[in-house]
Amino acid sequence: MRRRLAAGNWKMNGTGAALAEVTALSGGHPNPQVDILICPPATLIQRMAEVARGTAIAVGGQDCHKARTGAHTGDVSAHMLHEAGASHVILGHSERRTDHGETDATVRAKTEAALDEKLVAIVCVGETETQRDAGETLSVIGTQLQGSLPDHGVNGATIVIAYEPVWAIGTGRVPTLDQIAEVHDFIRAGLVDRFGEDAQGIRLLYGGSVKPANAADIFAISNVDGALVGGASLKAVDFSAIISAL
Ligand code: G2H
Repeated sequence: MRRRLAAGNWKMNGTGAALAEVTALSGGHPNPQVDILICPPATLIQRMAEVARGTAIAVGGQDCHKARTGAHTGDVSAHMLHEAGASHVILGHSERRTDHGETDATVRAKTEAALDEKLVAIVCVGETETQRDAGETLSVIGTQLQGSLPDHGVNGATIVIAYEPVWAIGTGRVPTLDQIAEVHDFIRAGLVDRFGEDAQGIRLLYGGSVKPANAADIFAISNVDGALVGGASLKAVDFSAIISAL
């Protein structure tokens, strides 16, 4: 049985004042059946981990470098995230793939670094609108998964997969429930084929314009084990409504 996961991706939003949302969320009796994670900007990880200590809320990073230390100006390593109090890290988000030219090989190297530091890696995949219109969705997702995941160490305790159609991110547009189900079933089958029955424990999140109003329908789909939530995770009132729908 997979526990559900509500993961908030704050992206490049939030300064110290936003930590009040974590306090509000933890005080709002979130659903005990659901694991809750917030991934703030790197500048807030340590402070958020302190605020969240003793609550049901875990803290994660939004990216890490593949190396542990070194001459990589502006980067943060998995080791540093772990030391700052993170337990998870989002990798291969489409905004990283687009803004920073990250390839599947980059994501795979980062995933290996995260696993070495005992961070749970949330590996993101998703097709563009052009790829969907061309009927390439499943082949794109298959290629991303094949290239972004290491061959060893992949199981439900180490890896989470987030399916985020690029055209649904921050746009208010959401795939149909059948489209989400088709991709999640495809991901599950691909993981089991490659990694064996251990892959049944890997949680599959949907991400892209998840809101309190559409959460319950999305979470009712089999093989949707939670959500990666951007804009609607910034305010405790919205995120808590999504958590309640899980
Ligand atoms: C997709 C998602 C969070 P939003 O990127 O990863 O963002 O919920 O704002 O579409």
